Amino acid sequence: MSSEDVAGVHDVVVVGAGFAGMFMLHRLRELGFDAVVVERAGGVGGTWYWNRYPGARCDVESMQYSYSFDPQLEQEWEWSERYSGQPEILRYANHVADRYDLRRDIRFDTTVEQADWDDEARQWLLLTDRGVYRARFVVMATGCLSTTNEPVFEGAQTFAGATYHTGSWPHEGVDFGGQSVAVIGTGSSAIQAIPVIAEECAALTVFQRTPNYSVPARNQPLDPAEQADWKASYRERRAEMLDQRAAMLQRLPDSEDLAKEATEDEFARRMEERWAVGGFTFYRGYGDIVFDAESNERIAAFVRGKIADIVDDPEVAALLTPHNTIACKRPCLDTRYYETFNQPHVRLVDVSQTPIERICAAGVVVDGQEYPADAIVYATGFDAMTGTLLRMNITGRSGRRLADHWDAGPRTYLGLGIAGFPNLFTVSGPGSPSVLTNMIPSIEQHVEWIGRCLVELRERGAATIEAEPDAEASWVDHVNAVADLTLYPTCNSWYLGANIPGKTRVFMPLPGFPPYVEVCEDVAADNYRGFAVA
Ligand code: N01
Repeated sequence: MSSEDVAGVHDVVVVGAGFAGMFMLHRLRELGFDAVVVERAGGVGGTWYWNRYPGARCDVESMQYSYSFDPQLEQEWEWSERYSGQPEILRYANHVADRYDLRRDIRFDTTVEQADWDDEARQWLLLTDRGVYRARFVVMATGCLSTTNEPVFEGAQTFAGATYHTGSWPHEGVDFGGQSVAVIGTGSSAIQAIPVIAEECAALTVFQRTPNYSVPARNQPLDPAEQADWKASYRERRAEMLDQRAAMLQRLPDSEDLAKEATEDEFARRMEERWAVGGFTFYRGYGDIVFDAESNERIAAFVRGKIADIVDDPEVAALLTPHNTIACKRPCLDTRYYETFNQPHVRLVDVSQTPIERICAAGVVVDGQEYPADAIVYATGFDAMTGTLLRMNITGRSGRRLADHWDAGPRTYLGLGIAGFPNLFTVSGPGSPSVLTNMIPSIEQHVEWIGRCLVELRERGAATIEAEPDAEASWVDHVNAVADLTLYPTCNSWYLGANIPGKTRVFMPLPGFPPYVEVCEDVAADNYRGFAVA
């Protein structure tokens, strides 16, 4: 704890030094603000600092999962694979921190324990485990998936082996050589980790509650010619990305055709082509996948057919086969996921009907049967989008707790501001496209918007900005109305908070990046419509 932090008052405190917090700090400095970042980790990178599990890799292609704010940076940095692995992305994050000399204003190993709005001083007071920070503005750059979900299993503390969570993996790595490993969960993290852990360990048991659809990523070394091609037209391609509903370009053009109207031949040809190309492009072959149940079922059936083809044992294939709506939960990409279950040392245990009963010293018990394990990997996900914000005990005007304000689900205006919580911004907050998009362009859009807003307030001599309750209420209605046009609200996804017992079921992100950006621009141009500025 340094003395200036204890007594110091900053223009802005940014919470989090992931991709959002790093760029926010850089932009604030450029705009002449005195800003400091507090970060609970010992280094930069956010998600990529914590999620070091075997096989961790970005599902968005490298040329697109990168900052665009500095053309020199994007020209100089060389990516090595179609999709970057976690170590490479973390190297990139560290490079950015060094290149823009960010570390001198980042306080690492500092956890915010409470954040209170002081109405008299018109400042935020942040209590951390390393001292107190005061600032006129706070930017929560805390990430959407940064608080792990750790389900309580009876007897878990009696387990004699080692336990790990994919979302907070040991930095020194884990050697599973010769071990029996249990993996609990089959979401994106598990689907990436399982094939790699299976290569290392002696025996692998996967406990699956809900089977997941997964499409091959088709990762490969990045062709230097392709990289050069991107760099030759980066400006144009970045602009084109921002016109897409998920802020990313696909290898094959998005189609607005309706799957249910395609002939058998046409449907099979298109889906096979996209399966072969791999990645999210698979989900963009038809425009109605998340809008029309019949079309969705047709695409889901195609993937079910692939699972049946790949998995040798029909019983295992049946267990791995989902019957819910495809792309309703976050789509998964894999490298030899289903193939892994053909290996003799890999076993799948269905816990959909009979949940995990308990954990004992020797392993995991289901329906009275003990599955021995030397190590347990919890791949059980996150308290998404709201977990980290709520954990910070934020209180706004008149001591109102964010937890109370969000009692019936998160409420924001544009996913950027919260009524009753002046001068508090959220980057990729609930109510913004965030997790339904390529996160880095989404982050950049929010950071640019917040930066411009702060300059405007400074120029006007205004001390506060706060979302108006009516604007927030209409925005919440708007997000719900847009989500209700899709199939998203129909399944038990973390988008809805359905993975956390007791969490209010509300669809949290807003589908559609370009119309959202248009609204943000319009609000700013219209004198920050819906915000009270004083
Ligand atoms: O978490 P998840 P994740 N008993 O919530 C199971 C991003 N991400 O870490 O489906 C038994 O998807 C749970 O079962 P069910 C991406 O946005 C990105 O895998 O709830 N099982 C599920 O199978 C992703 O969506 C990338 O029935 C239990 C699993 O645990 C998000 O992070 C890579 C259980 C959790 O799956 C989260 O993915 C990885 C219990 N009590 C992740 N509780 C890239 O871009 C939970 N489960 C590459």
